[in-house]
Amino acid sequence: MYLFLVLNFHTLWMTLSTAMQHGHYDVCKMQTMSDDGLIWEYMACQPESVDMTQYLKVKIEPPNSTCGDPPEPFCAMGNPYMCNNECDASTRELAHPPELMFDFEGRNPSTFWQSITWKHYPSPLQINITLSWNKTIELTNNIAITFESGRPEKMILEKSLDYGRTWQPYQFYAADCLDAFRMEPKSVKDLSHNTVLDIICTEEYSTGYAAHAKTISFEIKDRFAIFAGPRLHNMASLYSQLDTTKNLRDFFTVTDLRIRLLKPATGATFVDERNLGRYFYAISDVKIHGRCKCNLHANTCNFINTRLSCECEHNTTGQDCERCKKNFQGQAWSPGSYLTIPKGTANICVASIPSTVQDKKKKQPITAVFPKLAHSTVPPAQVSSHKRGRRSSIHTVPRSHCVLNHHTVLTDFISSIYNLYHFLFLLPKTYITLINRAVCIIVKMSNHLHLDHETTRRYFDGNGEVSKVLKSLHI
Ligand SMILES: *[C@@H]1O[C@H](CO)[C@@H](O)[C@H](O)[C@H]1NC(C)=O
Ligand SMILES: *[C@@H]1O[C@H](CO)[C@@H](O)[C@H](O)[C@H]1NC(C)=O
Ligand SMILES: *[C@@H]1O[C@H](CO)[C@@H](O)[C@H](O)[C@H]1NC(C)=O
Ligand SMILES: *[C@@H]1O[C@H](CO)[C@@H](O)[C@H](O)[C@H]1NC(C)=O
Ligand SMILES: [Ca+2]
Repeated sequence: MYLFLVLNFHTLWMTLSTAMQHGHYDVCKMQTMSDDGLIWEYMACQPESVDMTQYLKVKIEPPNSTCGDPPEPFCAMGNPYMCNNECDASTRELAHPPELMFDFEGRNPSTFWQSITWKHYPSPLQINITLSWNKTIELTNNIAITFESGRPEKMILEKSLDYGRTWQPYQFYAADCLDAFRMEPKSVKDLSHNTVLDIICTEEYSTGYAAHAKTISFEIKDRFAIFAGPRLHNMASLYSQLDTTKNLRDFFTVTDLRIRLLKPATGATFVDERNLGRYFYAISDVKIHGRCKCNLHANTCNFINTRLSCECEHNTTGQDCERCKKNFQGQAWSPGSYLTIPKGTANICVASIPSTVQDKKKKQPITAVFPKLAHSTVPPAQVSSHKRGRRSSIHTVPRSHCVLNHHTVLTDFISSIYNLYHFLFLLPKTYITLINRAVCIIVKMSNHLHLDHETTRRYFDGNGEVSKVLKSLHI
C-alpha cells in the first residue's frame, strides 16, 4: 500500500511538472469512463510554447544593407578610433549574414548580423528586418533583441497579422521619444487593464539609459502580468481575459514582425562626420517565443517543407484549424475556449449527417490518448478487463476535499489530477480518496512552507530512493 501511494505521488509529480512546464490545455482529448463505458472527452488544447526563431524567414531591406559586399572597414564599438576591422561577405570569418541573429549564442565571441556603415550620412541609415512565419503565431514571452553595436537611437517594432500586407506599430524605442516620434515616453509598468493595448514609446532601452546594456525588449510578460499577477501565478485570470477579449488575444498574435532600425547608436549628441565607419547596426541575437495559433483545436504544430501547420483535432482542418472538416459541418465552426478552467471547451465540429460518424468510428488504442504520460499508463489489455468491473462514472469521484486559499495551486492540482484520471480509474475509489487527501497535505505543507515545486519534490523523494525503487520496477 505504501509503495503504491508513493508510486502515485511520483506519477503525480511528473504530471505536475509537465503541467507546470507546458501550461494547461496540452491535451485535446482523453478517454474516460462513464455509465455508457469508455467515451472520448474533448478539451480545448494548444501547442506548447517554443523558440519561434527556428521557423522564420528573414528579409533585410533595402537588400544591399548587410555589410561586406563590397568589403568594408568599420570601427570597433569599444574604441571608435580603431577602424581596421573588416566586414567581407565572401569570407566566412569576416561575414555577418542575417542567420547569425538566430544561431545558438553560447559561444564567445558572439556571432552577429551587421549592417553597412553610415557612410551616406546625413541621409538616414534606415533598415527593415522582416521576420515572417507564414503562419499565425501567439507570442508567449518577451521579445529580446541583442545589439552588439550599441542600441539604436530610434527604432520601431512593427507587427503584421495578415502575412505582411498591412503593418501596425508594436512599440517605439528612442533615446528621446518626444523628439523622435512626438510621443510621451512611457514604460510598460505604467500600463493597466484599460491601457494594456496602448502602443507606447519607451526610452528604457536606449543608448543613454544604461551604457552597457545591449538588449531591447518587447515586454509580453509584463503585459500578461497585468492580468495574471506579477509572477504570472494566476494564469487562469489571463486565460479568461484572452477568451473574452478578442482585441487582447489579437494583440499577442502575429504572422510577421518587423524591426525598423531608424537611427544607429551615436553615443553622443552629434555625429562624428570624419569617422562614419563607427556607425552601424549589429544584432547578435533575437529571442521570440510563441506557439502556433490553432484556435485551441490542436496541441501539435508541424514544420514540414518549411511550413508551419497545426495538426488539427476535433474534426477541424486548415493551417490554423480555422474551419470544420468536410462532412463535419453540422454546426458553424467556432474556436475552442479557455473557459471553463482548467480544461476549457473544445467546441468540436459535428458531423453533417450523424450516421456517417457511427460508420466511420474507429477504436483507438488507449496509450495514444495521452502521449505525455505514455510511460506510466497501464497496458490496454488491463484497461479493458477493469472497465467492466467499474460501474460508477469517473466524474463521480470526489475531486479533492481540501480547501485551499491559494486558487492557482488548486487549479494546477486539479488539472494534474484530471490528467491522472485515465490512470486512476483503474483503482478502487478508496485509494483515490486517499491519494487526493495525501495530495492535499502536500499542497498545504508546501504552501505553508513557501516551498517551490522542486524543493517539495526533493522533500518527498529525499535522496532519490523512490526513483531507485521505480527504476528497479522498470516504471
Ligand atoms: C520599412 O517598412 C515600412 C513599413 O513597415 C515602410 O514604410 C518603409 O518604407 C520600409 N523601409 C525600407 C527601407 O524598406
Ligand atoms: C542599395 O541599392 C539601392 C537601389 O537598389 C540604391 O539606391 C542604394 O544607394 C544602395 N545602397 C547602398 C548603401 O549601396
Ligand atoms: C505560405 O503558406 C501558403 C499556404 O498556407 C503557401 O501557399 C504559400 O506559398 C506560402 N508562402 C510562402 C512565401 O512561403
Ligand atoms: C471526428 O471524426 C472521426 C471520424 O472521421 C471520429 O472518429 C471522431 O470521433 C470525430 N470527432 C472528433 C471530435 O474527433
Ligand atoms: Ca548570434
